[in-house]
Amino acid sequence: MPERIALFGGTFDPIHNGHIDLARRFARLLSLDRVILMPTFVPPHKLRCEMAPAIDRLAMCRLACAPYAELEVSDLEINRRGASFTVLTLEQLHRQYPDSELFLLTGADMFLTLGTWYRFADIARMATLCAAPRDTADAAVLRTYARDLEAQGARCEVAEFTVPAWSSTDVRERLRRGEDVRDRIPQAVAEYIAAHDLYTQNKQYRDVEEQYIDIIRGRLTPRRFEHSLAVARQAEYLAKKYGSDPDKARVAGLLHDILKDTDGDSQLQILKDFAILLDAVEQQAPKLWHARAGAVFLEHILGITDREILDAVRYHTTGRAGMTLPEIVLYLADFTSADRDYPDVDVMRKLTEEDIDAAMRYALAYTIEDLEAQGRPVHPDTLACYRERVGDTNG
Ligand code: DGI
Ligand code: FE
Ligand code: FE
Repeated sequence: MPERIALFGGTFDPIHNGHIDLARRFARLLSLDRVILMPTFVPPHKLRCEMAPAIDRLAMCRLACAPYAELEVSDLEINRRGASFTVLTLEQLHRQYPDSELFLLTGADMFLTLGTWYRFADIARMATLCAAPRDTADAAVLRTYARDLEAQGARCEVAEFTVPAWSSTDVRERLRRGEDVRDRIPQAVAEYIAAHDLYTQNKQYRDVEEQYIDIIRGRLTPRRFEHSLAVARQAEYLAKKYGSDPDKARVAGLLHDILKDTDGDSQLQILKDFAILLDAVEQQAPKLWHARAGAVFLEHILGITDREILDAVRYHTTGRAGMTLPEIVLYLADFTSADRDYPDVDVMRKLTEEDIDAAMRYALAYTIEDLEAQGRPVHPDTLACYRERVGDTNG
């Protein structure tokens, strides 16, 4: 028997119980082997609104689906990092599962626009189009529309069941007002939102911060841009947890890799322009330049005067003896941001939650071992930082 696979795409900003309900009910109704939830990267029609970062939407979907064997979450569209076109995703699923039968799950609103989607005819050829009504009146509207689509050759399935007319917008507004959302979203998602302070922020975001975001968006690759947003969020979280200034931590996180995607010669030029000399190890280690040149860029080109932010950026790669709390917060945020996935990241995240000093020792030891294994020079600041923290005073 061919596998029966459904695609359920959306922004999931955030995922709520209505989504889960819809996916699970369709799984039962259509005897689906799996439902693949696919958070979109940039939905074409919502480009300018304030969305949670893709990485967080993905994480929330994973938490929400974890209890259900029939539901899985894919990062395919997020990793594609362009506009999300359902037809391209279906084509990819078709390549990945050539013998399967594909279904496309939609809520009522989405279903009623299907006929206008990019390459609709191909979508209709590849997948059965499934809609979940919110109530009986809705069901009648959906059935009429389904008959139109069927006249164009589509196969449609309008469910007998109804799913609650909840929306993510409504969930976000409730969260912003501090209202109870326990019946709307899974507990694990609520905890993630609280821990990462999603949706609650005062949306009169300071102007400068918006500008910083625009600046890094222009200077960084999409992946590094996403990394910077994730580090900003993690730094803010750690700052709150450990009693450092969360606003400064967020700004330092946003800007810490500002020159990481700038070519080496330009970085050296910036250092030269402001008469910064590199030491012997730095001269041999181009990977260290972005931290020093980045701090100089922030100070002299963006006009940032706050020493805590400048030093956090300057020492984010090497660390140093006598690191301050804001420096440590950025250093650990860079190691534990949501986008990181090196082998020990779980250990690192756990330590960062539990014991900031142990986390620093672990991160430094990890870096030093890694560099030594690769035969690259370890910066004296990194060594000094490590020695101080393991209590070795013999230099
Ligand atoms: O910029 P990110 O990739 O987010 O992270 P980062 O600023 O910590 O940079 C990590 C890179 O820098 C990684 O390739 C290891 C390298 N690095 C860190 N400390 C040292 C170092 N390279 C040398 N040669 N010496 C160091 O002490
Ligand atoms: Fe960096
Ligand atoms: Fe970084």
